[in-house]
Amino acid sequence: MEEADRSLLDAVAAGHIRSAARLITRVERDDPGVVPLLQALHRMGGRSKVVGVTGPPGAGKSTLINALVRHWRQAGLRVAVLAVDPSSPFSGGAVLGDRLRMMDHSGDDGVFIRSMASRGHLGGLSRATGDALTVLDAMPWDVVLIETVGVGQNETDIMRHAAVVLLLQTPMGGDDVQAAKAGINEIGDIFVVNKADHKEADRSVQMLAEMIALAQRLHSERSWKPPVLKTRATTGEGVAELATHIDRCFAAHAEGTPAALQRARTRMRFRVGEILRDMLDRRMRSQDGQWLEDLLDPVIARETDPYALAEKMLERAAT
Ligand SMILES: Nc1nc2c(ncn2[C@@H]2O[C@H](COP(=O)(O)OP(=O)(O)O)[C@@H](O)[C@H]2O)c(=O)[nH]1
Ligand SMILES: [Mg+2]
Repeated sequence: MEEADRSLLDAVAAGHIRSAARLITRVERDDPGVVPLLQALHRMGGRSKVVGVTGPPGAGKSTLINALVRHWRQAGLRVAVLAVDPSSPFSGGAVLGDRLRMMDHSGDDGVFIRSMASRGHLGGLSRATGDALTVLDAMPWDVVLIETVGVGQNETDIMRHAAVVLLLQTPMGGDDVQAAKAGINEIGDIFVVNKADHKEADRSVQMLAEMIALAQRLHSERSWKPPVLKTRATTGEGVAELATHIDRCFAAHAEGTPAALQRARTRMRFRVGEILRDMLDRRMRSQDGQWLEDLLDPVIARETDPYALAEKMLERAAT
């Protein structure tokens, strides 16, 4: 590793914000030179509690994150926020909005807010988010929050990087119910009905609680029962209680317990899978080398078939 990269690593580990920002920019640009850095950072990592916040656009994710950051800052914790918004690849408008909502914390060096540009990730936004998290998690942040719009597979994938996931709803409409279902079955650890000032809020809490109770019966192996909370992000109402539940969820999956190990394995299996698919994709696209070229002729001549060749390539990669 070059001297410059080594001192960059040291700076990141020491919590130097501008170095981290620079490194994340390189991740965003798909700079292959960051891979050795990411490898080293992984070994230094595991320092932060990574919390995902997802939910439909306008549910109040950014506002709630702002309130959570304020709460944790008052408790003396250092917090980083990674805002990922795949829904606006070119405008950047939503991300700008997020920045404004989180402006309360500008000038506070115990807070780092970074938005991920979503354009141009060859290997997918989720893998790049995983890389950015690798950078942040090697820094002395107590909590790292990821915000993403909870619509679609891409976003569900991004949430798989978080250890604890909050699924934010507003007093419900039809689409939200679908998102809630996906969250209950897949990723949600804590359900939050935001905009508690809305008259339908209590009914939504009750509906969600019923859906969760039903899902729990189908998944009796799950030890964690997701709570349903109510918040009013604009005033901070319910935020302290939410923070308590986040702590509880981390405590229920405390390091070293079987539940924690199982979750860590699930996250890492996903991360490796993303990297693997990305590597394969890059090789397929790359024009250099005869990686596949030599093997095509027998397939074209119908002496063998594309499935057999693909299988053979996988076997070769595995050995
Ligand atoms: N009435 C009310 N409005 C809220 C609440 N939380 C957020 N909002 C507003 O909802 C809008 C969308 O919030 P934002 O945080 O940008 O949502 P995001 O798209 O999920 O990040 C903003 O105008 C917020 O001020 C709340 O608890 N009550
Ligand atoms: Mg937002």
